Amino acid sequence: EKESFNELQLKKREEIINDGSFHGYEDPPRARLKLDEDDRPKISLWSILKSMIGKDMTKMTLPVSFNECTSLLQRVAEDMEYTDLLDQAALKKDSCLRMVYVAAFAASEYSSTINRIAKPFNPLLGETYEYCRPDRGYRFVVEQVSHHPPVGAALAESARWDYWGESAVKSKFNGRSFDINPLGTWFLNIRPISGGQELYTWKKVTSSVVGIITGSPVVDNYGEMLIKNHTTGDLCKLKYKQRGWLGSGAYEVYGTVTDKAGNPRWSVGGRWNDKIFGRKYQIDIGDSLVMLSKESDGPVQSMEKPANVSTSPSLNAPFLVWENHPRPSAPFNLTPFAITLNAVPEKLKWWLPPTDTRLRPDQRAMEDGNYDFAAKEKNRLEEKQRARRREREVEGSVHQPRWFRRAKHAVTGDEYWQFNGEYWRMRENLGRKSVEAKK
Ligand code: CLR
Repeated sequence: EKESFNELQLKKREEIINDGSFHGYEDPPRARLKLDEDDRPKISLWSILKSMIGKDMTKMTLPVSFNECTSLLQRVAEDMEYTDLLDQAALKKDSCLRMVYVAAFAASEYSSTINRIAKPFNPLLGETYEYCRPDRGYRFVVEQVSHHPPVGAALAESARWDYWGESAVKSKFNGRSFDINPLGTWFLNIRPISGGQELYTWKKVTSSVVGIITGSPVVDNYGEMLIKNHTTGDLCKLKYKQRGWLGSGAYEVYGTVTDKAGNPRWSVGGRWNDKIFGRKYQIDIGDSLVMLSKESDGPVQSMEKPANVSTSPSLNAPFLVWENHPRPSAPFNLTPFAITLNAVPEKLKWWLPPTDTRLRPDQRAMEDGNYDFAAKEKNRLEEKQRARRREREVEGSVHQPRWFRRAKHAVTGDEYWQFNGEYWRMRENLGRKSVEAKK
């Protein structure tokens, strides 16, 4: 079933393969870092942040021990961990049921924030990051298109769907919590097995580091997310509950899928650190789906399915839509998926453009536990970037993004970053040359 594609899907699949996008990704993703454990000094966040009230993240200079070894571009790529939900959505015949899977995908993006109280590297202007998974059939590319404010433009493509948007955030430390408000709209184009294409959009919710003063910082994600299917008129209102006093309501997410006429059709709910369930909409159910998932704090250990949960939507019983992958302890508390991101397998190195995050010496040093060298290199690269910026000012020139351009979406009217289609073909041409030269 998984390999069945319709004509439109096949066309996209061929395009991805024919562009050579998977060249260099022949070996399986890496399973571990060089380090067994990061030994970053444990400094109280509050002792550093107390002098930075009112500042946003771009204006904070923090000791490098508050960094993790990923960049913000790679954090966008982390959205790809659960794309199997999008593949499953495309296989459903009922558009409202597809929405259940899309909603779970949107919520799954927050699972990686558990235990990750660290600042990702700020990408340099023009920095790119690509990530392909031939085993999962997708390719992904993101480019830092603006430095002030920092904006990354991303596009992921696969036979059954395309996902794109910008990671632009407004952040501020208000004295108690460090709040991150995402600004851009995210777009999803699904090619359902039944034919045609449909367009979804949503905005991400607020992420917030809380518990700074008490010395037990955690990332909370809360707010209301409205997912629209512009093609069918279906909607999903997803509420991410704010973590309350003593952690009550933490991780809870709950929503209803309504059709074009406004009739509730499906419920979806659970916890974004554990599991998300779906069920045919029934009156009087409330948010009981949330109760099926674990109320645990921290990484979820048990992977057992609760009783009475079927895996197919029959008899109005709840069914499991998404489950968080296990989180074995790892340096920087990275997820197993995040560990794969910065690897440069021998075969890949010939295909990467010089702008790829994987080639940043500061991030590599951080990953290997050489924190002082990481700090030095980070500083050097940022100085170089400042010098380049001053040069541009003297020349009176403006930086132009290489792979994306600003456009207005024909259906939603939103402004967005449109991929110019060149990245993968250019990569293939230049990569082929360097592979030849090596011989
Ligand atoms: C959450 C999931 C979204 C994309 C996204 C954007 C910004 C990220 C955020 C995620 C997670 C939390 C984050 C934030 C930027 C800064 C913040 C990494 C990935 C960290 C925790 C701030 C740390 C600050 C200090 C150490 C001072 O889909």
